[in-house]
Amino acid sequence: MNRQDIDALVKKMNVDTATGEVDQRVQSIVVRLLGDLFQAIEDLDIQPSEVWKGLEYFTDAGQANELGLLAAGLGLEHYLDLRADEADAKAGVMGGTPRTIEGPLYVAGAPESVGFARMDDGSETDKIDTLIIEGTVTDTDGNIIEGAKVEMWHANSLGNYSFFDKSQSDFNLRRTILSDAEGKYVALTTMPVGYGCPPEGTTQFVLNKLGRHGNRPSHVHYFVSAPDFRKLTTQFNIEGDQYLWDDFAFATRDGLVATAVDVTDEAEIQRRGLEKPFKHITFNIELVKDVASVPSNEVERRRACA
Ligand code: MBD
Ligand code: FE
Repeated sequence: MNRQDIDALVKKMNVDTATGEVDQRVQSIVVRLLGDLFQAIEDLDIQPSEVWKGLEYFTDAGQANELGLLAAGLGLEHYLDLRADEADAKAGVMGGTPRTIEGPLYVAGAPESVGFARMDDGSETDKIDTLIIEGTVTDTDGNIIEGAKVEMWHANSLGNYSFFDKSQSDFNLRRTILSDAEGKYVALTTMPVGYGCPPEGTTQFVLNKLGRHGNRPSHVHYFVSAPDFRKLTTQFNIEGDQYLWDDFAFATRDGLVATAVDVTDEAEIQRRGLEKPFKHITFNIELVKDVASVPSNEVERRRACA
């Protein structure tokens, strides 16, 4: 069938058959995607068994709650970032900390504090390096923003995230810190280890077919928001990780690479109230003023809430 016949058939089946109220937006998306799918079936001569295999795959991936992971792994989520960057550039919105993907592992409702938070529950202190993350939240002119909401979340020493990993305590390695009067936030935590897709999972299954790995470098996620500023979704990825520029989710970007500096100075260790050398990361955040001319950065998606 050629495209004209395909489009006519799709229209006959899904547009001309309407007898109730039509959601125009949904209709145009469904019609377009069906046309593109039928065209792909033509072009690649996709066999019926392969079509069913694909539908069964989505059933399995959905039941495993891995569709968010799949979107990250296939680059769909990164593509949306590139589109948002393009829209910003077109609207003349410049500067600020770069955005990068949220990923599928955010959980709303983490404990909130002002200026400082300890993120870890102490269960891995002996196993892994202590990490202090600190930075200042400013606007693009360097003016301090007090009371910015800095939401952070990261993995433990096994690359696992609390809530999804039920062996961890509630909200372990998840905190919301409000920047203090100097615009500063400080997090005391443990060094994250890079995430790997569940080896027997549905996402890794497709990655294997593509000859791809499913690993991310060590990283820390952020949502940063403040009144009259655009919401920022970002992460830093940590220098030295073998996957830094080989991230299966394509989240590493220029401006989002952090260096974890070893601190061994006894006086500094004591000043921090710590008992052993630690790693230190500075991650400053620049927010961009709200602009009427560009769509909001707020992305609606189903998120866990504990
Ligand atoms: C992660 O920790 C993550 O950040 C992404 C994008 C996908 C899977 C796990
Ligand atoms: Fe992550």
